[in-house]
Amino acid sequence: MLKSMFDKLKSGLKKTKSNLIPTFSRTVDDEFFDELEIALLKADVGVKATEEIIDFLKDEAKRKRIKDAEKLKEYLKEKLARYLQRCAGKLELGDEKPAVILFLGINGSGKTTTIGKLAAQFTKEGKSVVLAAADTFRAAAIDQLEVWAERAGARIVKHSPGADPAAVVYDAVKSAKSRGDDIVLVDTAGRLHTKEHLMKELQKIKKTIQKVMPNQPVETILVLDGTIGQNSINQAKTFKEATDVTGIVVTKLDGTAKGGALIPICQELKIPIKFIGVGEGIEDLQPFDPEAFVEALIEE
Ligand SMILES: Nc1nc2c(ncn2[C@@H]2O[C@H](COP(=O)(O)OP(=O)(O)OP(=O)(O)O)[C@@H](O)[C@H]2O)c(=O)[nH]1
Ligand SMILES: [Mg+2]
Repeated sequence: MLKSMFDKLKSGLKKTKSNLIPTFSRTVDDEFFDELEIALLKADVGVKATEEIIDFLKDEAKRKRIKDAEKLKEYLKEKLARYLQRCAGKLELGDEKPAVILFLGINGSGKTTTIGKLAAQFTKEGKSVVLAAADTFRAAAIDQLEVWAERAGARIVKHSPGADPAAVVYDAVKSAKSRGDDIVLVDTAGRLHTKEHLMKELQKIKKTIQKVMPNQPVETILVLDGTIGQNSINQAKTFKEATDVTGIVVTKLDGTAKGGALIPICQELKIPIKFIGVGEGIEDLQPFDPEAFVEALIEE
């Protein structure tokens, strides 16, 4: 990872680190483990993983007669990295043009912002990007996506507010295919009504994509708000039951002390985390890199 990216990650994880780091400047005793346990729970690592981590560190400290808590940091890193390595994944964009990425998630989780950031990264790589304004529920949503399209140098396909989201997606994918564009990013509305309704709407959108691109996988990204930590797991389950979710983005990690929630999120949902958001700017969306994440979390 580039140094500038790593620095962003480090400053993005500042709040999560703030409880964790101070516990290490002392000797290893029962009180240390109690404090570390509380810090891990505050970081939203979850009860199960926290217990396992504490047991592991107690064992290591005993076996290797470690007295200085600072020396246990390496073991904590190793354990956290082992959890997170199982959680990382890369975008799967298929072999044809355009690749289609559908973004799901409740109100305000960060879908539109994530799309804007990703669009900018793709155009920077020289790819031609189309944004599909399939959040037709709010007029402002289309305007917001338009601002991002301009900033990122992407083309936008939009209909009037209230239009059928599937019709917008159809136009976007069809036009992208005929023009030879590389990627279509689909913004959807964040309303969470009943699971049945969600299921129907998403099925319709996916069918529409498959009508134009029958052999293309649809990368389906669920965007979760990092500031609510583990509480995002339940809403994620609703989406997971409604459609085949192929990846997760956790946003707003810069605004929370609950960055450890990546572990229970991944353990419970068993869906790869593909990106994390560590700020509001275009550059603040990073591919999820477990080693860098742990390093940024534990190092001062
Ligand atoms: N600090 C921080 N803010 C973020 C991040 N990602 C998104 N945001 C902010 O979160 C707010 C909501 O983001 P949107 O992208 O509009 O969320 P959305 O999911 O599209 O919301 P709806 O369209 O209402 O469903 C905005 O103010 C974003 O700037 C992040 O990684 N860090
Ligand atoms: Mg939006």
